Amino acid sequence: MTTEQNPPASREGLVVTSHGATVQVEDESGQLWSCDLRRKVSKVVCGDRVAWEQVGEDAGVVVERLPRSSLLARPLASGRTRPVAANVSRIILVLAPEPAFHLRQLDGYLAGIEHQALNCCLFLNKTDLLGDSQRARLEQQLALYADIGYVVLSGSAKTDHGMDELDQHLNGQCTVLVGQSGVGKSSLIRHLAGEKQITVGSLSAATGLGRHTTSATTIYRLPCGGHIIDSPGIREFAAWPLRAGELGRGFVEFRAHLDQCRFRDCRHVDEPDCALQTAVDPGSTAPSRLDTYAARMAERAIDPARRKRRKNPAS
Ligand SMILES: Nc1nc2c(ncn2[C@@H]2O[C@H](COP(=O)(O)OP(=O)(O)O)[C@@H](O)[C@H]2O)c(=O)[nH]1
Ligand SMILES: [Mg+2]
Ligand SMILES: [Zn+2]
Repeated sequence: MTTEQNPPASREGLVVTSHGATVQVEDESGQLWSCDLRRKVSKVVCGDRVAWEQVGEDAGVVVERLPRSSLLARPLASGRTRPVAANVSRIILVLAPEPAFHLRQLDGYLAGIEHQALNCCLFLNKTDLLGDSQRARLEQQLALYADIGYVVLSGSAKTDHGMDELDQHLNGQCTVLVGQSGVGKSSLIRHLAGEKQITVGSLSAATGLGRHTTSATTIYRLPCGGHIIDSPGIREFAAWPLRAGELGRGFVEFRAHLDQCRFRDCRHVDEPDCALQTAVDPGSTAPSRLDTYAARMAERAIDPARRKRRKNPAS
């Protein structure tokens, strides 16, 4: 017979926000716990599932990070990447008539998302602001993206229009909203998750941790089943520093052509018998997408920092 005390039982939880060595963990009942990390536990991020033990009234300690199904990262100016959220299964790229989007920027976002092999939908928000002619123009621009296989949705966080359909695409998923500042990501989340959820996420303001004004990446539980993540730091997605070979693969409709060129190391810019350039003519590839691709290739050629990084690849 042993007189040793049983170690405290560890429980499973979800990391709601991470502040380095301290994280907020949500337990099965939805209660939030401020937890320190055991020294051997490597960095955890929003969306991580962890094993943790209670050590105080509302405090705990994370003893293990559970395996991840995915890790969303963002590029830093140094060429390195920083993890943003774990276990993300879907990205919603939010666009709006105001602030306006540029196709190049949209294509840049998509290339970064494809590079991370994440499933992506497009959502045009603020449709309440659209007049007939602007609506027709935007629908025409976005039809291209539906043609190449993206789900394209639209609606308004302000009027509620389109929210049910958006909900269906979030059901059972862990979604991150990505897009320029001001397009309505936080408004959509408030709408979808409900004020109560947002209040729960910001409860920790009392302890100085996590504010829902998107100062830290925060995950919210959705009534439809599923989670949604609000992150301030993924604007840089549009400028993901992809290597030449990776960039082409970030354009989903290019993939079938990339190995068909005369030269094996074709950059698909001005080489003879380039299958991708040829494919533009019959209309199977949009010139605007090829323009984005060519512009990104040209940027690569003049970016000395990147050239230096290639010689000296960051970890
Ligand atoms: N008219 C209109 N305004 C919206 C809509 N969604 C958000 N906004 C406004 O757009 C601004 C930016 O929204 P916010 O959610 O903070 O954008 P974020 O920076 O992407 O998180 C705020 O003033 C919102 O009230 C919408 O569907 N229609
Ligand atoms: Mg926001
Ligand atoms: Zn080519």
